Amino acid sequence: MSSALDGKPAASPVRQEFYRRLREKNAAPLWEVLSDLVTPQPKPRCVPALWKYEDMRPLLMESGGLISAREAERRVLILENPGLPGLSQITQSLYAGLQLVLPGETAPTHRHAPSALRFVIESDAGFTAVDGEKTTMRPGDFIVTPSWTYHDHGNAGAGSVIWLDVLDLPIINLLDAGFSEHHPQGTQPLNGSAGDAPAFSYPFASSRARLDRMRRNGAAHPCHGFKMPFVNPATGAWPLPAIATFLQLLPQGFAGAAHRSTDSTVFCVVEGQGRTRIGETTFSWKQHDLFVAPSWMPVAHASETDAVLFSASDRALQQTLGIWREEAPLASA
Ligand code: GTQ
Repeated sequence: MSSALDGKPAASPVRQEFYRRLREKNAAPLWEVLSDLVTPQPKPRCVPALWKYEDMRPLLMESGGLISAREAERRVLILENPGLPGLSQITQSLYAGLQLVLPGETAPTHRHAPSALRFVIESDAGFTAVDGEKTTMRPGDFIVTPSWTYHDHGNAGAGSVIWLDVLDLPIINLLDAGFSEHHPQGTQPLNGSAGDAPAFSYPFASSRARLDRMRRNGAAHPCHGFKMPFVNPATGAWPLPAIATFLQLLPQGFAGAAHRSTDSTVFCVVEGQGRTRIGETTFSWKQHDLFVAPSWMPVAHASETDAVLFSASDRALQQTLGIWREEAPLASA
């Protein structure tokens, strides 16, 4: 028998008149909205999308001529999901953007409730300082800025410094728990020793070496190739409380089986080229391109060369809530 879980019951004139009186009392009939509210499976508004670095880099450089890092606070081009227009979101739960720091610039020290991660795309001598500790940014480095830690970014080199930002901003704003402030001294003081790999940095050289070890020691996963979760070495937990991050190697000629999971995922191509099918859409990608796969849509990766993908999703939060699901490979495949 069909019920309001499957679709809306007919709205007769008597029912409609009743609903009108409910609205006046700030109440509403659940059975009119139940099938959209309690869905049999995820219905993301987020859609598959690809940002080609060859399109984005010139725009980012153009922004560099229009506004300074100081005036902008953060000179970032938001990667906005076309299914979520105007919301500054790449998925329902995550914000992402490409940030540029030009030679000699410093983005002011501030802190905020949302947690952030940086995945470095271009940098000779970029640096970021978190809670008084400065670290060099090198291509492929993954750096976290935990909630409410003071941070600033700079560029001591001659070339542009560009990275991917991912923040759990939509989650913090969903909870109406957002705070932010500048450092009272404008730029935070540093703790003397400029550590090369402080606790908040996951340098590329060691994560890339880890992928090579996985490749030597075992077989590729049929969907994910060789995929490594980033883990906080001090706690064994995800590096950030809401955001899970991964690095994966797809060996040349890899043709991954379709899989799906409830964590909409942002990908950044670190090395190589290939294709990813997401639902009905296929994206061809190469180094530095970015793409997003919505929750529960089938995803299948294929590589033409050895390829490395960085990815970030809200899996950490979903696991805390006990709701994360994955089918890898798809049960129907
Ligand atoms: O670097 O602190 O992309 O505060 C958006 C907001 C980056 C940052 C963003 C931010 C930052």
